[in-house]
Amino acid sequence: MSTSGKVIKCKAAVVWGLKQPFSIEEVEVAPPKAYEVRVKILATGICRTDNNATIGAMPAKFPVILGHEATGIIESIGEGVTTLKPGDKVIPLPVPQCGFCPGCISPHSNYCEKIDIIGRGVLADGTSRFTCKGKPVYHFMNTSTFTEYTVVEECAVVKIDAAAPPEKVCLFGCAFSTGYGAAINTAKVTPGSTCAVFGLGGVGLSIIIGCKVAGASRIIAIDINPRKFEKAKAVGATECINPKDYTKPISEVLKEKTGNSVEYTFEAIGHLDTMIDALASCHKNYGTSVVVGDPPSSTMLTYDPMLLFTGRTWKGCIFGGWKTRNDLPKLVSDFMAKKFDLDQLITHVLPFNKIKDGFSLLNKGESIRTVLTF
Ligand code: CND
Ligand code: ZN
Ligand code: ZN
Repeated sequence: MSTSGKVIKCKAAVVWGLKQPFSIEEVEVAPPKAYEVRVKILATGICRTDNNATIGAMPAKFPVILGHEATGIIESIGEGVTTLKPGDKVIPLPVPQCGFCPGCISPHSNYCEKIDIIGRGVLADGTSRFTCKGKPVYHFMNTSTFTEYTVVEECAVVKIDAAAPPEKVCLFGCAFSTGYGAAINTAKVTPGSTCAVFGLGGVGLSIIIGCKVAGASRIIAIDINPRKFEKAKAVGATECINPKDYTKPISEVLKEKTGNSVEYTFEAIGHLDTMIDALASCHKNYGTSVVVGDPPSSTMLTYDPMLLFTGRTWKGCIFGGWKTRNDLPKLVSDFMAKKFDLDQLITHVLPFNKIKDGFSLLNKGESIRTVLTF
């Protein structure tokens, strides 16, 4: 029996308020309105950004369905949708590509104005498609993937190769694309260069993969959790540093180890002090540092402007700089052609109802990516 045009009742992980746990609930998912599609989620990864939203470090409205790194199948489409049809395998896009805003028109930008980085939590018409126990439930980052079904705007989802394995290519919905693109597109790492990556989660390891593909000859991986070092080396790090082994800042340690020659540094943690230390770690004139970690919301950063005055470049990076609807299908094709391997990044695969265990693995530093399957 077709579900098109009808409300779907299904399971979703709802977070009812700040610092509240994930609660598996029966929710109602309304049919897609014009220029929207309803997606059956097949697999979804757990990212630090979802955790940040639960603790107030990333803006979100509650109650909310979090999750933004997924693979799914189009269940039905709303009026006016021309680029997708039921049955298409897709990746929802936390950074959409509307094609019309200044960020989409510029060849130098991937920042679509439709991105929901301020956590408004609704679709374009200002309303939500989810309800639970009679209350509206908000969307998150244009995607909301911790649910069996979600509704997203046509510009916030892209069709991919039907043969792509969902429990792997969901990582193209955030971690892999973000990290890999930070090295390739944002920093534009050059062959033979020296790179340093702060933070070895799913994002940091993907940065290492990008640095390696770009031909960096020295890739220094930094984390306070030494259990991450084996994975970092497996994906291309040439050496690892634990800040806990030193009393001085890592920028000083790197200067000594490299003879002051680090060209590219990346912050993939989301802490203000490591953003500054990563900036100070690259060469004072020709160095480039990329902030990839989510800045904690409502915080300000103080730094010595001399760090920039001498010539360093400090950049930010949203979703690896990719124009998502154009570029993601090609990245998935590269994966299918075995250009990169995601296996090192996926440490755990759990059924969706074990979502709390997935977050506990992340917070205990035991996982890189946990993928939840439906
Ligand atoms: P995850 O938490 O898995 O990894 C962070 C790593 O940093 C962990 O291995 C920690 O042990 C390590 N760490 C913590 N504190 C320190 C420290 N002081 N020094 C060195 N290492 C430390 O996170 P993730 O890989 O899922 O995400 C990383 C960041 O990237 C996080 O802030 C997330 O919100 C952000 C992000 C940004 C974007 C984007 O588009 N820019 C997309 N997705 C995620
Ligand atoms: Zn746009
Ligand atoms: Zn993410």
